[in-house]
Amino acid sequence: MPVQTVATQPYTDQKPGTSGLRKKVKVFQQPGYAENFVQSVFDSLENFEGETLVVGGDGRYLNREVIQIVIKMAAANGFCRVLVGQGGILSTPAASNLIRQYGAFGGLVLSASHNPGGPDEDFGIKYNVGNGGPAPEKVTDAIHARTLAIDSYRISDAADVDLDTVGTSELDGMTVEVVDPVAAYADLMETLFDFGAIRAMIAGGFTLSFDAMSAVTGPYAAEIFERRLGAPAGTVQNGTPLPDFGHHHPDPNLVHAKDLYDRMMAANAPDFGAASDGDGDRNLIIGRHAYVTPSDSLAVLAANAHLAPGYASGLKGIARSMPTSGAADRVAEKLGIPLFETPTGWKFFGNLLDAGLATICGEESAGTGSDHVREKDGIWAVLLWLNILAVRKESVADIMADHWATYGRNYYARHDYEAIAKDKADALMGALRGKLGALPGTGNSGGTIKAADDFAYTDPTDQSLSRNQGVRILFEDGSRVVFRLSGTGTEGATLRVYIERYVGTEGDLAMETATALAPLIAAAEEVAEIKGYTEMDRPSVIT
Ligand code: VG1
Ligand code: CO
Repeated sequence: MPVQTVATQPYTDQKPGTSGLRKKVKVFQQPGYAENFVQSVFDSLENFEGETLVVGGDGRYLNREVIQIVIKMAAANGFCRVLVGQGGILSTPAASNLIRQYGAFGGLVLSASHNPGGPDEDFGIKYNVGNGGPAPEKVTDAIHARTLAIDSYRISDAADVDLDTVGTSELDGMTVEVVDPVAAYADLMETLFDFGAIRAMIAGGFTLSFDAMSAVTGPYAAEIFERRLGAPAGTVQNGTPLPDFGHHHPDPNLVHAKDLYDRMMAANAPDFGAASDGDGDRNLIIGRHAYVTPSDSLAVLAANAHLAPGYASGLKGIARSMPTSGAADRVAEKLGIPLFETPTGWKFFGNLLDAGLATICGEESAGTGSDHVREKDGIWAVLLWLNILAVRKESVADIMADHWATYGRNYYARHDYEAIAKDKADALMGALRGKLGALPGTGNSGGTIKAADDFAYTDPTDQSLSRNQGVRILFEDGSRVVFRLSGTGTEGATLRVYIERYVGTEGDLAMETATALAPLIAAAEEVAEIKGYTEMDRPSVIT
C-alpha cells in the first residue's frame, strides 16, 4: 500500500506563535512531531482535494527532510499538485507570490525566520492560506486544537523526490513540480519598480552592499541586484544559503548585521546598505553614515511610494503594527488616507490588503511590504528605496533629514530582554496589567500618564477580536512605552519594551536616540520593575 495511516500521540506544545510553530530542531526531530503538525494543518482545512500546495523553506537545517515529509503527506491527503522551490528553497515572500500566481490552495513555509539554524538551533513551519498570507488566528487556533486530539497521520511510502532538478514528476498520482525559486519573484519586482532608472543610477557610480546573512535571499539578491540591475559581483555578501547561516543569527539588526553597519559607517562607505533575515521577509536599511529605523523606513517608503511605477497612482491606506512608531501616521494624515493599527504579526494585515483598505504595511521589527504579496518582503523594501533614490537623486541621510523636517521625528527604540524565565516574564506582565487602571493621572520620569491599556484589535473586515496584544502606557505629550512578550522565541521568554517619543518640526531633530529616550527608558523601569523581574540590568538587544 503506497499510503500509510500511522498511529500517533498528540504533542501538547504545538501552539503556533506570532508566525507559525517554532521549536528547537531537536523538538522537531521527535518521532511524528513534524508529521503531527502537518496533518493537523490538513485536518483543519476543507475541500483541498484536487488542489495545489506550495512548499519551500529558507534552507535551514532539517529543511529538506521536512519538505520530503510534506510532499508525501500532501499526496496521501489528496492534494493534486505540490509546487516546491528547487533545492527546497523559497523565501517567504516568494512563496506568497507563488501561492497567488498559481491560485494554490495554500502553502507550507518552513522557516524559523530570524532565529538561528543548525542541529541545536531552531526550525519552524507556517501555514499560509490561499491569499498567500499567514493563516489568520481562527485557522491557527483550529490547527492548535487539532494537534491536541490527533491520533494518526497519512503519508505515502514512495521514494524521496529529487528536489534539485527543475521539472515535473509524479508521486502516488500527485504532480510534483520543482520550480525555479527566484524567476517568478524577480519578474514580479520588475513590474513594480523602474529597473531602468535603478540600473542607470548604479551604472553612474552609485554603490550598494547587500548582506544576505548566509540565508535565503542570496540567490534572489544575486539575480536582482547583480544580474538584472548590473551591480558589480560582490555587491551581495554572504550570498549562499547555509543550513546554519554560517553560525550566525540571521536577524538583520544592528547587533547581528554589525559587519554591514560597520561598513556603512566607515569613511569609504557605499551609498546604500541593506540586509535581510533567514526567510527573506525582513529588511535592514542603512544609508552612508545613516541608519534608518524600520518605523522611519515605513514612513519614508509610504511618503515616496508614488515615485515607483507600481504605486504611481498612490496608496489606499497604510497599516502598521501597534508597537511600530507613529511616523507613518503623520504620512497617512498628510496623504489623506487611513492608517490602521494592528497587533504584532503579518497575519493581521492580510484582510486589510485583501479588502483594498491598505496598500503598504510595516512593523518595527524590520518588516515592510505591500499588496503585491501577502507577506512582508525584504528585497521589495530595498528595491523601493533604490527606486526612490534613483528618482530623488539625494542621499539617504538627506532624505531622512527632509522627512523629519516635514513631519517631525519619532525617536524610537526597542529593548529586548531575551531568554528570561517564563514565570518571571508572566509575573511582570501580570503586575503591569494589574495596575493599568491606577496609572492614568500619575507621573513618573516620562511625564504624566494619560492612558494605560492592554491593546485589543477588532478587524474592520470580519470583526474578529484579538485581545491582550501588548500593554501600552501613553503619556500626555504623545510619548509611549509598550510592553509585550515575544511569540517567536524558543527558549524561555523574551520581553520586548518599545519606547517612542515624538519631537515636532520645531524641536531638536538631531539628538542621539538614547539621549532623546532616556526619560522614557527610566519610566519603563519605574512602571514595570524590569530589572527586578528579569534579573538583568540591561537589555540583551537594543534596536
Ligand atoms: C517578531 C516581531 C514581529 C514579526 C515576527 C515574525 O515577533 O516582533 O513584528 O512579525 O517576529 O517575523 P515577536 O512575537 O517575537 O515579537 V519573522 O521575520 O520572524 O517571520
Ligand atoms: Co522573517
